[in-house]
Amino acid sequence: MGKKIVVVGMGYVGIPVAVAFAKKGFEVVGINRSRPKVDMINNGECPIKGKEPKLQELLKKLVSEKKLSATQDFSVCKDARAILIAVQTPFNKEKMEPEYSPLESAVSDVGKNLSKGSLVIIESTIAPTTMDKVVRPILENMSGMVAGKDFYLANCPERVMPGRLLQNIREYDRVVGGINEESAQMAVELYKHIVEGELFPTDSLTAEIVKTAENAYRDVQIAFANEIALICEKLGVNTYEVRGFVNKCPFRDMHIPGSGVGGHCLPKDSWLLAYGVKNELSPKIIALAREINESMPHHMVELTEKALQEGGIKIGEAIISVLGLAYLEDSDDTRNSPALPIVKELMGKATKIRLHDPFVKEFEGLDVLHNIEDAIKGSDCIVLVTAHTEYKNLNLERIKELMRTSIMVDGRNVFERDVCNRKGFIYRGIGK
Ligand code: SAJ
Repeated sequence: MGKKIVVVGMGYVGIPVAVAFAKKGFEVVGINRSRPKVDMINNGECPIKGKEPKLQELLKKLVSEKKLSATQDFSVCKDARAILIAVQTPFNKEKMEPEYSPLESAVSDVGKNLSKGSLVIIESTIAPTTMDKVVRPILENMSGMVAGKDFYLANCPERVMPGRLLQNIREYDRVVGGINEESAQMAVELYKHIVEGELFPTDSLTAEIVKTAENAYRDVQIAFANEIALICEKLGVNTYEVRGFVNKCPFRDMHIPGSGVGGHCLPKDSWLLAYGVKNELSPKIIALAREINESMPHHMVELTEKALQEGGIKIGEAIISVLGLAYLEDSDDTRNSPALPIVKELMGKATKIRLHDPFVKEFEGLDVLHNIEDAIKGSDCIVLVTAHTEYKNLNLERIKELMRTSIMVDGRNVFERDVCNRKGFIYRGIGK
């Protein structure tokens, strides 16, 4: 097979993997539904705007060298050596099922344009059994060929992280699932060109479980930390101190309690894992962990109401400044951010809510302030949701001068309770 590689889905996963292969001399074509994104890439502009070292300059260089291009046309899949699919796979909590339409339509369009001997790889995170029950049948029906024989089929779950997209692809070990051994081997040979980490071949179902389990594992860990935080609040002990001492014990790794668990991975991957065994088994721990993590934003509002009460402020008359809308510190990514349920619940209760975030441009159609003093001036209460570096450097004296009432609700252990109390703040914090 030639050197042509097609990547379907020009997002957080597709763009860096397309750049990684193009950098190694492959002729890479990215497919995306939206024309504007295709045009941006062909103009050498990277659609991902967060801090991603080297990604923008590399993309521009590879496009100018004609090693990387983008299109909406699936016919480029013909005679491709490999076709990687990296489209989104959100989970619909109402229906309790994955939203697979982007995946199904991408797989179907690839199937219609599939050549004999090509290798199809799914990088998206999918529920266990999806390769066998969804991907393989569509590819075989649309191509009229047999998977594992006429073409090869594998799944290599992505392990990208905003801020380190290219680095993770290069450095992280990867699990490579194949619908048969030959498919897994073909995929390992391909990834060897861009992955310096170890490549572990296995079957597709195992790879599907590994990906969703590794994130469910983290979600359960965080839920445990949040439960310890709630216990410490009741007993009046600082959970971050408890965590420090617990982790002095070998084989302990208590995670960090906080205002909630956001992002494009953890909130959905546990549900994808559970979906893989629906009708057979209802996993308890991962479902309960989700429930605990999803309850933390409401707990932030409870802490806020208690703090305002202590300050003699009726929440219906309060002016509240919400600091931090992104789901992760120093990121502009607001996907599933805990800030959303917090802002929604507060909007129903307080007179005025001001939103601030140094990176987020727009948030649910609401005004976002980018000058911290504008956000704090005249307000009664700060609700700190995200630990952006800018907040860690705030001057408490200055804040006190600006506020009408000095109340601090700290969702990310940015401030110390006794320091805030000494400076005249009423202080509440997750886990304190
Ligand atoms: N969070 C906590 N406490 C913690 C860790 C995280 O409350 O101890 C919160 C964060 O504030 C955030 C959410 O959880 O709102 C998710 O944080 P994250 O650090 O897991 O960041 P993500 O969502 O970007 O997770 C990615 C995942 N990578 C992939 O799925 C490929 C995850 O598997 C990685 O473990 C994680 O990055 C990482 O290690 O940073």
